Amino acid sequence: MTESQNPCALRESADVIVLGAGPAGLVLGNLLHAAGIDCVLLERASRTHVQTRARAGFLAPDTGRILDRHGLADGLHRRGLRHGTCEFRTEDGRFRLDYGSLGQGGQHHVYPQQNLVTDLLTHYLDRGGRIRFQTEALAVRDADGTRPYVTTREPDGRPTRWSARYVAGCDGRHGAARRSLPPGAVRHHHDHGVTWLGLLAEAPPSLDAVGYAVHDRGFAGHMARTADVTRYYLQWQRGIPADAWPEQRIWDELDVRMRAADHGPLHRGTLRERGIFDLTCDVIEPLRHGSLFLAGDAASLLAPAAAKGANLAVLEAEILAGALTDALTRGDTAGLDRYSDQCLAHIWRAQEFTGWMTRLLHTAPDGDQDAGSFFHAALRRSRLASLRTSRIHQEWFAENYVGV
Ligand code: FAS
Repeated sequence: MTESQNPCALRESADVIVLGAGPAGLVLGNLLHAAGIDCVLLERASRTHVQTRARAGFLAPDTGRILDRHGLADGLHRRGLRHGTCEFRTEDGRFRLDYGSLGQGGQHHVYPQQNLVTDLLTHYLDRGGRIRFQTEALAVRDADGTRPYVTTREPDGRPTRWSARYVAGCDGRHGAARRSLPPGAVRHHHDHGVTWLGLLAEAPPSLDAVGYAVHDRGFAGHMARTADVTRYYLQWQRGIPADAWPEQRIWDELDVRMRAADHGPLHRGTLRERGIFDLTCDVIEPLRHGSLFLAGDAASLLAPAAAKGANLAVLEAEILAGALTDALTRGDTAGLDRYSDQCLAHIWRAQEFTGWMTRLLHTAPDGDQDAGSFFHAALRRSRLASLRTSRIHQEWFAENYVGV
């Protein structure tokens, strides 16, 4: 007996079912709820897990404007830090790019994703929004019809069936929405061939800028998260486990690649988190399958090299919320019809810049000896030199670095 035939499955419904309570699902849920749309969020993890999972930290000006537009930016303004400078450290010395004062760009907000998610969740629940934690979506069915449903497993293991007019898949790259796509859906995948060891250090930032170190031993990155916590990245050999090196060796390697001998020591502290991130990316096309819409990482995954993922998730959620509200309150489906093309344009632009940043910052991808050749190293050096000296190149960088 399939789960859809399971007579004892509980039956629930809403006008819109939102899968996932990350930045995409929570922005969408808040906007739909504020518009009076009957929606429910189904989230596999517990509330505590959702509110403490550390990921993004750099929120673009557009994201700030979207959150402001919908009254969701209090925490960001009260506790976020403004950020507008990158520091590149290379064999030719270091240079700083004050991208916040270039082009139309503007400055980032440094605001840990878990704080943003907590703000969005609190705002949603305080206004009576519906959410089910520890409720795993298993599959989306009948998305090609006007009454799709989602089969789920409740915290106690009981099967439930949620039916709706629309389903929004905001459950990330491994979620039920992606698993339920029809054969016609295309997944464009690309592996940049680079892996990062991501670190969260209980130490104050060592630079008042985003630090990008380009070194023959591999890339190293420095990103503030709060006054006491800093995120570091090390280009890492794929397949080596995150705990292969003791803390001392990691800090020594960060010092070498960040050229601490020339530019001053890094503030050391306990490495509270380590994670392995393969810099791969993908895009699902189209983003609409009948009554099922994808947003956030469920729609496209970006390598974190240009800090775009969470920002795109918020933008897509706002676009989808407007389109769903028009369809459900006025029967106007024009926004839903153009949703996929509209968001794919933003996604491919973000993928393009992320690819450019990945090529700028990294030595040879694993196993690609040719890419490690003098030729590629010379190209990278020339790109950096152009970024250091060309005002037009700096303006282009600023616009794409903060734009989504
Ligand atoms: P999320 O993955 O955040 O949320 C999806 C939710 O769906 C999760 O809560 C999950 O539990 C739930 N879920 C999954 N399957 C489910 C199922 N079957 N049923 C119910 N629920 C389910 N982006 C930036 O813009 N700036 C950065 O600085 C940045 N840094 C990053 C650093 C790291 C280490 C990583 C991993 C990513 C980073 N990103 C960054 C990208 C990241 O922030 C994502 O793009 C962002 O979390 C995407 O948000 P959502 O699409 O909402 O997906």
